[in-house]
Amino acid sequence: LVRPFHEIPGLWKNGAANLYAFWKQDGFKNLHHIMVNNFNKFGPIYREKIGYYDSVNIIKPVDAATLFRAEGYYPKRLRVEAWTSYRDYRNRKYGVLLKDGEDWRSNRVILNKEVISPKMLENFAPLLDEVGQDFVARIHKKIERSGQNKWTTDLSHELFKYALESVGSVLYGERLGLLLDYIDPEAQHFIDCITLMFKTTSPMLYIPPALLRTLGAKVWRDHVQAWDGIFGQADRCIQNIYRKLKEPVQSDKYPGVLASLLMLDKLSIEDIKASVTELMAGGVDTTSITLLWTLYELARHPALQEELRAEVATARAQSQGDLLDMLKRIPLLKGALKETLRLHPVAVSLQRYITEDIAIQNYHIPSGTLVQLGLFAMGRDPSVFPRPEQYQPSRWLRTENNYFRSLGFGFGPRQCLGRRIAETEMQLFLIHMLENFRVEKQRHVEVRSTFQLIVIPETPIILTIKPL
Ligand code: HEM
Ligand code: 2DC
Repeated sequence: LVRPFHEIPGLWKNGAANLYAFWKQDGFKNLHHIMVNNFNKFGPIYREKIGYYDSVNIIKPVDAATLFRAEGYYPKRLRVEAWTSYRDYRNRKYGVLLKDGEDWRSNRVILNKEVISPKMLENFAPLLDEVGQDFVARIHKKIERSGQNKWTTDLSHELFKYALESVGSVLYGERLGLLLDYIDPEAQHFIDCITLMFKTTSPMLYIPPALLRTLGAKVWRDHVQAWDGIFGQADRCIQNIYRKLKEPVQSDKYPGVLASLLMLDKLSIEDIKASVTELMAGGVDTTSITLLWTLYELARHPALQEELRAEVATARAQSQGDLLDMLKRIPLLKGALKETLRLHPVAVSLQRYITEDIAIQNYHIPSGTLVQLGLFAMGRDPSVFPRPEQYQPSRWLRTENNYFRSLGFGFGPRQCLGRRIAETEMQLFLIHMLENFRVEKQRHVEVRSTFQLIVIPETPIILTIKPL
């Protein structure tokens, strides 16, 4: 017998009181840990109301499968009000990230062909490979200049530049030049704006931005400034390509996502601009932080690092210069990236408004409910991943027990649009790093994570990079 909705355990009766308790626990920075605690307290399903948003939270892979079967034809995730409010305030169009319904679907179908279709890897991989080569050349130079045959540093700033250079080269078909000695201050400003944008979003998940705007709150003003900086830089890049496209010079070289979309002429220029800006902004902190966590784990596991280096060497030799073939010969390295996203997922949760009634953990959940899969909590649940605290890329090689477990990029037609770019960019980065350097870490202290809309390291990760 299925039990009624109102019997689901949890705290959902007093949204305002829960918001106050949440705030007192420093919840804005600890959402991921609070979710873990809630699953420990209530079990594999709980209902929660913080402020104005009410949701059912689940953690098991089978329940994730039920959730995604009920997502409907126009899958809809939690709307990040801060992001839509900014666009409404400045009269800018929503891109694919923020659109819903038929408008979302028709844009997404066209973008899929240009951004996430496996066919595009042929075009993307050589561009991303070149950025990877430039990155290692830059690190070699830094090591040389140190005069110590090694470089000890917080690599995050270099990784942000690597990530922006990578996504920029794919979107615009040309290099932004972020890995040169002279850094364009506008590009650095763009990077800083993305970090500020994420940071100022998290409090506004619970306090309506419209209210903060009327109050003239600093968090809202900072948020507007951050997006203004993001859109300003993206507009400059887009204008630059748009202008060049009017010149008659044609070549058979891949022109990049933006030029392809403009020439295809199936989306309005405003829609193209909106989604390309989201892709550019979405392509920086996500991959760079994931790579930073991966280097951190490889530094803590030297034997694994050697094993991966050997896999890469073999793949390099056997693929005989065929880049796409090489990327098919690195299963352990791909496992390492999945393992990083298991322990350090970018997104704490995946969410959908379900479009039909379902039963989860024997509770009835009505159509229209916001259901969240606690991705961070699932990655650390010992009944889902045996010995969850251990970083073990090989666990992903046994594909038979991976059912609804590898969800770092989301699932289905609404999954991450940048997924192929992100995966290829990260794989090529690790290949080049492993071929050139050994990564080490000084002290064996656990780096904790904090929530700034995405999950990031709480303290800087200091690594030592040595040439092989
Ligand atoms: C959406 C994760 C990198 C652009 C998402 C979602 C997740 C995610 C979990 C929500 C999916 C869902 O609801 O099912 C990640 C991770 C990344 C990454 C883990 C890297 C490690 C990127 C990059 C780009 C990007 C590099 C841009 C080039 C987007 C966009 C969406 C999205 C545009 C919204 C898609 C839509 O609503 O249709 N991402 N992402 N992401 N991501 Fe990523
Ligand atoms: C944050 O409770 C926690 O990929 C909330 O590249 C629920 C929620 C909703 C949407 C999620 C967000 C969380 C985390 C960041 C995500 C976002 C959807 C897309 C975005 C996962 C889990 C991200 C980082 C995009 C961002 C692109 C943007 C900068 C233009």
